[in-house]
Amino acid sequence: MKTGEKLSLCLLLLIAFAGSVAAQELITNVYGRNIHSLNGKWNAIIDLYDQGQRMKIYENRQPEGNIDFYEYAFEGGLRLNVPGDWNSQSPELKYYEGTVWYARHFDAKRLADKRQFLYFGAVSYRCKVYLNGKEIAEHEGGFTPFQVEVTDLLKDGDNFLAVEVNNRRTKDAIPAMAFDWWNYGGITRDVLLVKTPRTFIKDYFIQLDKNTPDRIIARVRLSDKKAGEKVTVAIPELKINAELTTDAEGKAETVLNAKRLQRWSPEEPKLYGVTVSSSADRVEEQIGFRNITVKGTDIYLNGKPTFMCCISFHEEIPQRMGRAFSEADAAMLLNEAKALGVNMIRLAHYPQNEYTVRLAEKMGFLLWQEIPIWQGIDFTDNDTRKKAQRMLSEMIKRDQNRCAVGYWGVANETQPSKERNEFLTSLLETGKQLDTTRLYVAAFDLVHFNSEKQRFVMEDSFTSQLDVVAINKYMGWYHPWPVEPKDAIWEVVTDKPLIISEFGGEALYGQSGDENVVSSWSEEYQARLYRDNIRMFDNIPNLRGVSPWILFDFRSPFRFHPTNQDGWNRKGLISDQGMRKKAWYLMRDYYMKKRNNR
Ligand code: GCB
Repeated sequence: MKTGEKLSLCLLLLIAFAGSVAAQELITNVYGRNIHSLNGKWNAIIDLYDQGQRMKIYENRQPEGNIDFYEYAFEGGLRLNVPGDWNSQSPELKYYEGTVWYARHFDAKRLADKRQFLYFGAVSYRCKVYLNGKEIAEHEGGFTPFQVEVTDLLKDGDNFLAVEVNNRRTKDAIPAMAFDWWNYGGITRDVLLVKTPRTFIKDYFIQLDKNTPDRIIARVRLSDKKAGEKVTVAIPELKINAELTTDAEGKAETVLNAKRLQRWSPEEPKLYGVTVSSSADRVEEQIGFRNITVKGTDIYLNGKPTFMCCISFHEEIPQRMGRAFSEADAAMLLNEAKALGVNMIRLAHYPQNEYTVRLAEKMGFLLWQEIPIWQGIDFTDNDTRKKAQRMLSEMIKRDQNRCAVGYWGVANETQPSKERNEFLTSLLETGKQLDTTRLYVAAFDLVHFNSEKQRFVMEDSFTSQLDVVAINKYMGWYHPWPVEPKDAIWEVVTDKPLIISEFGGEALYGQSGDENVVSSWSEEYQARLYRDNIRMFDNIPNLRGVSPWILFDFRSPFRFHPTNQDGWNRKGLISDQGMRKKAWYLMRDYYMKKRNNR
């Protein structure tokens, strides 16, 4: 390249960067830092025609003198709770898909010896953040966190924060145009002001080596590329106190020998107090250690072949008809999972809030976390692919130290094509660059009955890249039985562990009817369907887990049946009012037997 060309390229890059405000790499364990909550009532303006930008309402101007006026004000209008979706907070926002502006004031102090960050747990779906009238960040993706440094942007005293939030569905989004859950919009998770020392512990990964029961990998990275800094990783209960020295990148890595380590398991979810410290910083958290591996068609948890008794739920409190966002919400969802007797939860179909993940770990649930690559994704679009890679990275980085997470899910019900394969392969590559200690999984729905072979089969070459293959199959609901359940034999990806990641059917709680008639929407039919599927499970030689769809009835805009559905997907084992259906008891008994190896 000639010098002139080089210069113009540099200029182009400079312009590109000056115009963009990329979200910054996440700080590990935000909740373990010095944080100040910005949750609460925020002022809001509904901007149906997207005019707020043009009017620069983020500047929050107040009229001066007699001839000055503005056609907006944040004060004195709509107030919305943060965290929270907007749909459940005002009747006119129930179906709203568009822009809502959120704004609030907060007091801050510029601090010479500290750095400060604004952290958003999740904003659904895309947003721009403005501080004191200036755009400082943007983010796309409704289920992963982001942060922006504001050290030099804060003012002493009053600061004005505005967030332009938009949840319009688009073809290039993830998820895309149609998905079977409610498109909640808003600032749906915590907003925090985080203070750190000038040079702080930005990132750490402390997990058990995948294949050994007593070697802990510890990787730490400082916020600055400072060589020769001392960093300590201490686990007092294990008598570990390791001093590491950073390299020129500000990184340090070691393997810790953990004799007499009690591994985390669903039965005994043991966690250890871990402290990571440097000369200026100190972060504490509870971390657990476990091995999860695959050999042949078995999934080994801590070296023991384990059957995954699993359940899914959406991040939704059905009784409130809104997104779950608090520790109390997490407790409600997880207590019901506990009562069902599961050892694993698939957090469907997107990364759920950190309260749920942390409490699940304490309560002893293995977790499958996934990004919302849910049908209908545009696999030909390069930008969509980059988005998916970023979402996956954000999910992994947030929860990399949660030993409860045993699986990273990369897709749900995708159709084979060259573009799909390349897209998903790139996701696996991204994931494995960050974490090789978890299993990689995806759910497929292409299993069909081959009448010549008299077997259920599936051809999808992408399955060869996964550790565990998951199948969503609605026998007795979307698919009539081609043979009796006792004769429904499977020959699907026979060399790998298989999890039935979805099965089930709908029933309206309290509706009784003929157990042979699917259109009765009765608890009896749903229970029968469960009995039949459970019978079929015995015919899947490589079956290593099952997960009914789903724990609770959930809201879905395209469930049109006026009396049986009324905007709800009724496949829950528990109704929207929290009542257990007949199938719940069947599944509880099945899991009790499975977990007692009977
Ligand atoms: C599926 C999807 C899930 C739906 C479910 C259903 O296969 O993965 O998101 O809610 O079917 O009820 O149709």
